[in-house]
Amino acid sequence: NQKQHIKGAQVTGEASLDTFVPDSASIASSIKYHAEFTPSFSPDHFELPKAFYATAETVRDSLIINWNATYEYYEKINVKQAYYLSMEFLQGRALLNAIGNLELTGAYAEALKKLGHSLEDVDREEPDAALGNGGLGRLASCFLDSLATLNYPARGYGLRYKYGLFKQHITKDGQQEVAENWLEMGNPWEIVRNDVSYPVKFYGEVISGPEGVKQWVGGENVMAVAYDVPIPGYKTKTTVNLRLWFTKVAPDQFDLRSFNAGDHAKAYAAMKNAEKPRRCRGGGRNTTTILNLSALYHTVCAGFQNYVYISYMIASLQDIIACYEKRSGESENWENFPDKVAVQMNDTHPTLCIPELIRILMDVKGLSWEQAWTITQRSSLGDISSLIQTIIDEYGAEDLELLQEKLKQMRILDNIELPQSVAELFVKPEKSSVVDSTEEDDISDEETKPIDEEDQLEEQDIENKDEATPIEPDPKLPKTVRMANLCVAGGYAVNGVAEIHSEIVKNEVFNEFYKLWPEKFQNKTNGVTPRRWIRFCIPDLSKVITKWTGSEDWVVNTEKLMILRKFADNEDLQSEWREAKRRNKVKVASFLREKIGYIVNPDAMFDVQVKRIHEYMRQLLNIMGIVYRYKKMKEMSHEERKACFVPRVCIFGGKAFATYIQAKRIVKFIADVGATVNHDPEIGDLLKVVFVPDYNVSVAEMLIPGSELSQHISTAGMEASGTSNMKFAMNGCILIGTLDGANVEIRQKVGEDNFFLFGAKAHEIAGLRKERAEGKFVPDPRFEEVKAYVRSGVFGPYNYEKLMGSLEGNEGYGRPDYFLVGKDFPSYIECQEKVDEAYRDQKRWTKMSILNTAGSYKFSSDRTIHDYARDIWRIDPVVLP
Ligand code: NBG
Repeated sequence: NQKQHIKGAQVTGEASLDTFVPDSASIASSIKYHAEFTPSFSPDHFELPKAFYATAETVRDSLIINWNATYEYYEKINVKQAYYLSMEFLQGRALLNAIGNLELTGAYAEALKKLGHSLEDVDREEPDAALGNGGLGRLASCFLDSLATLNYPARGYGLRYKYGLFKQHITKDGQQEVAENWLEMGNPWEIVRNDVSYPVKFYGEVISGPEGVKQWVGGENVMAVAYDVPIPGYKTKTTVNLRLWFTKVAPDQFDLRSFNAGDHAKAYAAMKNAEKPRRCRGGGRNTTTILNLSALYHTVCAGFQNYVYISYMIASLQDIIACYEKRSGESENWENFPDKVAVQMNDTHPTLCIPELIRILMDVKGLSWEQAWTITQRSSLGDISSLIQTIIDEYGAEDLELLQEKLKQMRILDNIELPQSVAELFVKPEKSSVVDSTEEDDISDEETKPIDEEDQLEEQDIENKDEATPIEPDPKLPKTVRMANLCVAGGYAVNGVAEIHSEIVKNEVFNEFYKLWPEKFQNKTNGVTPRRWIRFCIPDLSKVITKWTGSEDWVVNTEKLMILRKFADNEDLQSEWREAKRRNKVKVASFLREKIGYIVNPDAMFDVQVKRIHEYMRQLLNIMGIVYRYKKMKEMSHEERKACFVPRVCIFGGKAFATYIQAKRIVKFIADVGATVNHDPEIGDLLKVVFVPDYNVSVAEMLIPGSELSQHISTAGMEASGTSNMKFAMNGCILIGTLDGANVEIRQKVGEDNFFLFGAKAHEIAGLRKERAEGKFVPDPRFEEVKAYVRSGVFGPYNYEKLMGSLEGNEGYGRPDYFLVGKDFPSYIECQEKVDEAYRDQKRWTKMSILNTAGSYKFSSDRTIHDYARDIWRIDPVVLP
């Protein structure tokens, strides 16, 4: 009896499940129960992988109790809820976070010890849930943690990708991708909801039914099935539901009559179509690769080719409506819908839910166009969380036709009445050459790609050109839905994700719309959860913070971190701080030794740049700076070198999209520089360059606490916000960066003296690019020196011309040094000299470090979520009784 079992031996009589707090004995007995009854594991051995799965199942039992209580209560009091729609949730591991939030870490550690394992070992068995690429997905996950912790009535909606973001190997050829089969052993956190599934229709036709209500008949049905993942809040019972959709063949798609008549081919034909949603659109070599995150992502950006993506939005919307209708008496009263429902879209990917809501309200519920449009506008909104994606990845030219054909949405889209100038922006003939990068995008176990194949080089060149010169729309081409524009028109609020980004959104990207509806535009600066990103990832430093701020309150009220400012010069705090940081550096050093066999000195400065590899993030600037440093070292005597440079371990990590060839060249370049520098006996401990393979959430949880300097050096105006900059600052790292994204606000909060600033400002960029393109730019001699050094072959025989050439605008590059690496290089290396100087004075450095943690108080996702709840969603916290 499962319920009995969860209660454990101590619970007797009428004690209810909600009040039961397990101890280590009942936890151990529950783990043993799951070890025995969870299928697919041998019953005899309690080895590590099994220990993880049995432990996770035990934790899940506790979560389910709270999760049921949460939604039962919301329904009972019929409270307004926020629905957070995101294509990505980059959850990482869940175990330590969940037991930490439940305040059961000690009890679990003890229980596992009794069973012969350490909690750390068990934790390491959990595969990362990498249902996202980077910042956008991780933001969504931080938001779930804050929503639950702050007791906001909310739900998350996403996709249950069968394969997570690829695993990255670094070989002599650079990055190699391998499929990430994260569900191989099953996902212990999810609950399959066979009782929650919705049909999603494709094709067919729309006919008029009685009383003007339209009916959509014929076509193909796909079923979207819900998989629920409970997300616990910190020190609260509130447990938020993350609902992930998975598609399966609808029962009516199987032609039983043909099957019985022996015509198996015919019987399966319809099924084949319906199964498409589980596959990535092919082209290229991998037509049959099952749903794979990175491929899907590109597919989404390139067009409505993917059924899954469509099903996800439509199923979420149907689910939201079903929940609304379930609340008694509301079904007839659609006017109240916006008082009970707020839909938040993370970036523009889920925009299709806008016409879908309109369609349901008009065609199924019989409302007029005006009513449907008003209700939709009042309950949905867009969170333009990514400037880059918004500008570059508009939907392709064939999309509207496909959409029209598949979903019968065009009728709705044509109906949206807007002033002429905006209507043109909204649905209009589109540029002809949207790059479809899905061709090469799928990855399979067998298939990894060397980066120098000619066809791929060509593809990259196309990509470059596309970003460089927007092509004028050709009126003869079919119409395209521009998702971002639909999102702004259809929603009641739009926000950027950092102050500078929100200004760019208003004044540049959506200026036409801003002039029309200034009241829609807001800013909500991103944040990260202080639970995962301080309390659990750096327990040693957390203890120091608790001691000096007087309580653990800071974990939910980060403003308390400001108390540290008073003690920043205190020698006791300083030495405790240094010790705690050093212990984490030692952890990083042993990770590097175990993972890649590099021995690094934990007393050197740990200088880290970890994020997606992208030209705008300028890992190239970082590595060019390192090459400069190396060259200078080589020109000096041993004594001079030691006097001039602080020993550094330069750590890189991050994945490049499989088809983003220029980014992969950068990875290769970094690895090559490392191979040369790290084996140079003259240099020794003074400089090490390490590329950490397969950067993901759990690697970040180890690496960020052990970092001292962190690099956020994007071309100004291109990083919407950045969120790892916040995590680093929280962990007492000092940032070197440009005035871009959230760097601007971090610098204000930690103080200008505690932030290493360099580089051109956002408002200068357009002028500088123009100057560069006109050949008026005079490069710094030190930059020329570095390029020549790379070309001389010091780092091996690889052809770096495509990299060096891109910095010069040689033939084949439409945009000479578009990311302005050459322009910012001198100020960057001069700033790095200041970093060395500051590091030499450890007292000064420690003070800067403390002031970074203190000033990071603003960047808690709790603050962001409170802001959304108050200004946009208009929901209040509900504490469960
Ligand atoms: C990213 C931006 C970051 C921003 C996060 C979260 C994507 C597609 N976009 O600057 O590049 O911090 O979104 O808003 O990951």
